[in-house]
Amino acid sequence: PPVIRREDYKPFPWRVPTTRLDFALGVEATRVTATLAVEPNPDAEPSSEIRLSGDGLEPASVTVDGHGSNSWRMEGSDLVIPLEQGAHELTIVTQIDPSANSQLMGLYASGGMLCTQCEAEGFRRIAFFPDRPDVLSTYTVRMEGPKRQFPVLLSNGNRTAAGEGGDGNHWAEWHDPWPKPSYLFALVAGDLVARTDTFTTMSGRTVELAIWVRGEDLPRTEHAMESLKKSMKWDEETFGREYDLDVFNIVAVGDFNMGAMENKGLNVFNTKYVLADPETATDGDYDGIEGVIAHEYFHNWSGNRVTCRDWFQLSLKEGFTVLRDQLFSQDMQGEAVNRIEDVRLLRSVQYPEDSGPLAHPIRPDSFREISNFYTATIYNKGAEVIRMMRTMAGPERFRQGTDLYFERHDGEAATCEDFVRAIEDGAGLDLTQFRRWYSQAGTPKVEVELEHDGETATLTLRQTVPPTPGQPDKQPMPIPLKYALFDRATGAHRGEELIVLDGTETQIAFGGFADKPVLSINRGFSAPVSIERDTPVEDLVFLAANDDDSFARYEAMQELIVGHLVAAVGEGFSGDDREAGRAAIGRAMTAILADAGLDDQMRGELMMLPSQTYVAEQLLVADPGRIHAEREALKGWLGQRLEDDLVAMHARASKASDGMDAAARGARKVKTQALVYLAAGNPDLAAQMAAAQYDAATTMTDRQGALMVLAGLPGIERTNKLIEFYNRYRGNALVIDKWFSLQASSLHPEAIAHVKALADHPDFTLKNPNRVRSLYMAFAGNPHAFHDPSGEGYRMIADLILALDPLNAQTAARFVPPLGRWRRIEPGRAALMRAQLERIAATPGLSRDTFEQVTRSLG
Ligand code: B3K
Ligand code: ZN
Repeated sequence: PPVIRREDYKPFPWRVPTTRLDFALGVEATRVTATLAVEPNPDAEPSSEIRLSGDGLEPASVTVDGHGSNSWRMEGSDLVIPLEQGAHELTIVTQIDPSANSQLMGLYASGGMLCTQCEAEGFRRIAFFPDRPDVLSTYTVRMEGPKRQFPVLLSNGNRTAAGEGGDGNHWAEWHDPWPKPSYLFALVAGDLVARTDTFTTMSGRTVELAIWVRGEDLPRTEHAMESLKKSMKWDEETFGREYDLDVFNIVAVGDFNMGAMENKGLNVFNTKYVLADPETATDGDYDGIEGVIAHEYFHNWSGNRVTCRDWFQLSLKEGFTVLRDQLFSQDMQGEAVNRIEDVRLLRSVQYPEDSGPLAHPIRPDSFREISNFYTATIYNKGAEVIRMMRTMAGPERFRQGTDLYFERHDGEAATCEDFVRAIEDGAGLDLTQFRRWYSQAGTPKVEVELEHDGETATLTLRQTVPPTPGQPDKQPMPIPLKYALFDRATGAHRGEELIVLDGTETQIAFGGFADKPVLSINRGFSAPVSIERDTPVEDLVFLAANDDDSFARYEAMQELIVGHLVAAVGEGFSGDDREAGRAAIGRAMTAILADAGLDDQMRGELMMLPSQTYVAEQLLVADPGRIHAEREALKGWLGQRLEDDLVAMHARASKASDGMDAAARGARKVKTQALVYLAAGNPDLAAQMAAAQYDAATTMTDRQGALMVLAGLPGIERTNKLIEFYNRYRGNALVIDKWFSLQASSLHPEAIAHVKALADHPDFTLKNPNRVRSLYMAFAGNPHAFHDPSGEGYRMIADLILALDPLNAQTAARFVPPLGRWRRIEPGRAALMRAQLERIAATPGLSRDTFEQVTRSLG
């Protein structure tokens, strides 16, 4: 497959002012008649032909200006039609089989309904079209099909007409007044029911809202609807963005490659991000729904009204929209805990990406398959980069920048450069050097040193950006760091400051410190960098107990534990060192358990051990077995030393209500945390407590938390509760996904055998991406099982990739990165991982998706 390069961008020679699509719907055969009005693009080099992308399509007929044409030809999968300069009308008929579409791209069948997914390049599986984001067209869609099978017919925009046809058919016509690229097209036909509501916009227009699901799922749509209304209001208040159609439809689909899709006026969602009630969804699921509903809704402006010129600009819409959904969630749920969770995700998924073979800048320079670039780098690092601009400008000036961006580029396909320029002009910032964040990959390291002499404290900051594939040498980037200096005696600081480190090194001196102050740096995680410093353990314990910045407090705890684990798996760490390290962590943890000023949600965050991946990230070459053993041993040590406190906390939290308020949610969080430590320290007691929590549970959060702990503890309670859970929720796909996941990610020594057995379970299928992920993503993220020294875990993931690739390439390719980490793993396992990648690479007929990921990983 060819490499596509950003620098080769050329505008399309033709414009397509209007597109008319006519669908004769059938699950096994759908006929599509596409009528395109085309005219020369004055901003492009003229061409004597038009090239329309197709993927697996054959033209049944081609008509140019009303006359059947024979002068077209196929070039690969593209349809090329000779065309004289001037305006023309092209009509092309194709026929597709949605029931055979296992890739879930284009038009496909899911549980008897028909739906579409077009981003990034799925529209070409429906009709021949200039399937690129810079060709904007106004769509009119007519669809006709059997009324009994498809009582509901939806597309983008507003419904303009509907009626009965012959043979039990009915039809509907939809018109979307806003020009859009083909990736935002959507169509849904099925037997669905809706929860409806209305929203009055800031200018007083009424918008009809509907969330479409299968009949039995209707009671579980309330939270999604509330989230939608909150999102619409928030975007008006915070970014001045008003919704622009009379209707907004959301459809939930059980078979979906990712979370959701922002099609204009017709968002299509994975059921996972729509359906919730306390009996079947955890607190985390509720947050996920609120966040994803907001994200897709916010795309209406950041993505749809202003779209991307080409797919290299993907972070223009994704990074910005992630930032917008993060700010929304902070406003809904509180800043502290949300920020910590965002950073945890960034570090456990994006940092490994940035330090591995798949590292790429937030605006990549080349790709073979764009689906592989829907990454944590584009999304989450992209959001951090824009957040840094906001931090440097301040929220008000940043808003002036985004206002200018929307005003300048409304109705256009824009670039990341357009965004940066609008922020520069609107917010009054000079971002000349800052643009390097768009072109350089890799997580910058900032070495921090604080020296003290007489009355003066001197802070030295030094940055390096590590080499990444194709980018051996890097330039320094502006890094905004918030910091504060604490007075040890009073426990207070002199005020938070912001410094932008824009060179390789800088030094600042502070007078008036008789004693050496304690430094709190990268407060609020103001920059997505790794801070490297040698902080004395007592300073970290001090910050963990006293810092008034919640993130910094969490960070001190993480630093304390990571420092200990990294030292403990290294050479020359004595038994005494281990005792001393654990004792310090124990002191800090005891203080956290006892701190009456902390709410339980924050307490739960502070109690969480850094993930295995994050610890491994600190090491050039990691031994996953040793890290796992050391981390588990620390958990056990804490579980034993703090047993009484943990049991008391569990008992206290068990008295909380089962509501959705912050206190009740916090109580559930610390309850499960307590069980996690006790399971490592006193398994019998933990099994008993977890079984009791399971039996008493009135929420999925409590039930799942208890079952998660039990799944890792061999014994009869494990078996009993797993059976009980399965029987209770049999037939509820989203909850059965949890059941698969809990077992695949468990600490149980036989987890590998469990995963093998579950792959043969009658409820397991490769055809449903949620189910595949629930078993195998959970497994690939379970260090002790995936990294089993035998290499069996690697072989299982490679087998999965090979089996899934022909069915669903996009989902298959997502399993390559865990194997691609081999260079950072000790030599024995590294060789086994590499061997599996080579086995995949040697398989003929790989998809473009998997081929690209495997070759880059071996690279
Ligand atoms: N824009 C879609 C992602 C499409 C992924 C295609 N492989 C969802 C989102 O980010 O909102
Ligand atoms: Zn998005």
